Amino acid sequence: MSNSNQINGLKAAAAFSLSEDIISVDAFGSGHINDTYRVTTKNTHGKSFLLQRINHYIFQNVDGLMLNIKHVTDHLKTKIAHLPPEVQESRVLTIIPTKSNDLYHLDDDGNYWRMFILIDDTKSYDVVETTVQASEGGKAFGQFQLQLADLDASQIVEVLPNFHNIQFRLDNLNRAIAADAHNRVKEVSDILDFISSREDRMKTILNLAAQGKLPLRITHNDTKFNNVLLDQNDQAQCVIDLDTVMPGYVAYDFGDAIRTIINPVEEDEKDLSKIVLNIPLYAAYAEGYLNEAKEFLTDVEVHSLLEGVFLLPYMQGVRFLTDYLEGDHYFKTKYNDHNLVRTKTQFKLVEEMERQEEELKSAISSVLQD
Ligand code: ADP
Ligand code: GN1
Ligand code: MG
Repeated sequence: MSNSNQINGLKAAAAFSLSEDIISVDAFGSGHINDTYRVTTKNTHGKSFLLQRINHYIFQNVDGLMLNIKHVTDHLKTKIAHLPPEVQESRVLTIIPTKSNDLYHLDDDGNYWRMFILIDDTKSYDVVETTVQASEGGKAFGQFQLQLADLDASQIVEVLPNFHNIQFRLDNLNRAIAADAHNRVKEVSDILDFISSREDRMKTILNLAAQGKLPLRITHNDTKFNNVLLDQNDQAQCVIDLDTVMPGYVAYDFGDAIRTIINPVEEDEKDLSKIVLNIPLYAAYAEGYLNEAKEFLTDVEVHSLLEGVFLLPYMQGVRFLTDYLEGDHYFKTKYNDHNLVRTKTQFKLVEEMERQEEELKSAISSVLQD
């Protein structure tokens, strides 16, 4: 972490209502959007805190964003009110207010900061290794949807409208192609052919929704596997990264989680031959998820899950590619063609899924038959 970031983090941390002195602020985690720091205090109980500089170029309505998180976490806490406070704090994010009792701190440079209790002794996996991890992740996201089913949706602001609307994402891509601001379109013509040849199928969920066949629910919308914390025994602890909790379709959450679970390597793996499908991990997630969710899912929703599995890596590829063509302003990147590398991994996943569609389908049906 650069010195200036560290100083900004230290200054920002001082704005929050902590009862102990701060010892250090260190960079933490591997998210692509916010800047995340671990705050260690001279706390006799060993509690640490999680400080985040909110990416307010992406989240322009920080008030709405933080109120959403407050409503969601308050609601989730009502479901576990019978548990001791320290257990509740490890199951649901806890916001630490500022000294003036606000949900975020705005510094003199226009940066927005927030703080949560850091849930210690947990792991967040960029690459899933075992069926236990996968199934626990499925259980956590299934419970998350179930527990939010009775949250009053009118309290939730749609912080990023059209977030998973594939038509919106394709329109953005087409605008980036037309502008070609970084002269990169010439490198990607094969990828553009791949995208257009699959457009029709990828609109299946949008079409079902337009026909009124899919219920809108409160969903997480960023169910990448590193957004669920597991304990040291790989039991699910807490769903995190609540920035995108909004009305959505369950297939989006299912597909986004599978996109990261079924891939045995990192999201930015350069050797595409390593991108093959890990069907046992997929099946384990499906089982963990459906055991929680089958009691509330409609038949059409169950049928839509497989479409979500195809759509989410496709949409993610479209989003990475758009960012590449626009000069990498959205996702954090570490090198020049990082977003292009990420684009290719997502489309390789789609290709592999097309080859193994029958296996993907039958894993879901066999969970439902049990
Ligand atoms: P981003 O939007 O940038 O992905 P996240 O909220 O997902 O930001 O945080 C980034 C990473 O920090 C997570 O993947 C996780 O590893 C870690 N993390 C976030 N919140 C907590 C928390 N409350 N306790 C422990 N680890 C956390
Ligand atoms: C971002 O914040 P993070 O790293 O968990 C992105 C997701 C993408 C993901 C791809 C708000 O997730 O939508 O699927 O990167 N979050 C936002 O890795 O755009
Ligand atoms: Mg995250």
